[in-house]
Amino acid sequence: PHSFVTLGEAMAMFVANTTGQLADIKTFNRSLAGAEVNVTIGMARLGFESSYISKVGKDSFGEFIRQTINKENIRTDWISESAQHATGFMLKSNVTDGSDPKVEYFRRNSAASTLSAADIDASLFKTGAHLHLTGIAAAVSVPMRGAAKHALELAKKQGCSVSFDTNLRPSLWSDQATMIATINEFAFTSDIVLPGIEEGKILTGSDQPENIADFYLQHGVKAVIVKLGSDGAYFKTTNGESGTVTGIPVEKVVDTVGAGDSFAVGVISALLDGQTMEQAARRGNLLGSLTVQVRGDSEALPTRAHLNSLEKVW
Ligand code: KDG
Repeated sequence: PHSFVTLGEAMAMFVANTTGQLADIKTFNRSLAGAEVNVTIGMARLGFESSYISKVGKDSFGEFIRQTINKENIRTDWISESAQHATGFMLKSNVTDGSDPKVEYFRRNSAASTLSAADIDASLFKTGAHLHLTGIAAAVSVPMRGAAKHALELAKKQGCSVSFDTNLRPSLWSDQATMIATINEFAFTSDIVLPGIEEGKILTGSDQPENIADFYLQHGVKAVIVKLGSDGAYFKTTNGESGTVTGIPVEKVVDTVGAGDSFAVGVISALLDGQTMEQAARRGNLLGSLTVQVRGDSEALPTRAHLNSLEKVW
């Protein structure tokens, strides 16, 4: 079986219990956040041997992250601890209608931001493994960006497949031009790129899914899937496959944050299962549609048995 590797920053996430301004909220519900850790949880639930590389502080949030990861059957060997830096956390406002929640980060100089190339173990990248990276790891800090670059190089050297979710977080960048150049550099060296349509516009200058895909295909990427939200996804590959898979109707969109991570789980797991790009886009959609119906990022990610039953219907 293929193994899965990723790296990034995991945080404690406090979601407001009631709607309104974050400054007015008295009680929050704590869960786990971090795009890459969300994807790792999804892959582990589907039965892939999954490794998550990160760093936490010597504090209770760090302990919470370790415990959660452990419970999900993800190896914690690659999570190191910093005695000088705290684990990051974030606040998220309470939305009930699918609108963008307000997010506030408390992660500057966090333990994870000190993760560097020296923390990446080459033995993780065995032939047949898959590496997933996102634009957040590139944004968190210069050392973490170096860690991501090093992981990418090791993975490519071993012939591993690499996916990249552009995951733009403008608030973590000092300027937009650097963000675009850095994210595209990561994207160009990946096999599969997964931008959202709005991100694609920022990164390529075009608002047409096909043009966005072509931009990356012309720069050496093998496949692109552009996420279109409730309209589904557009895919195109260098093998000549292309098309749109329609969105999956949901009863009620609660909170869209985390849907992109679930989408990535669907795509990567399907490809590692030997499915086509179209089937991968379809599974991405399916898992994204589960996550938009809940407030948390990873709570809705299915087990293999649950996925099998859902795929009989969809
Ligand atoms: O993809 C969901 C993420 O936005 C969330 O989990 C927090 O990683 C996060 C970030 O940096 O925004």
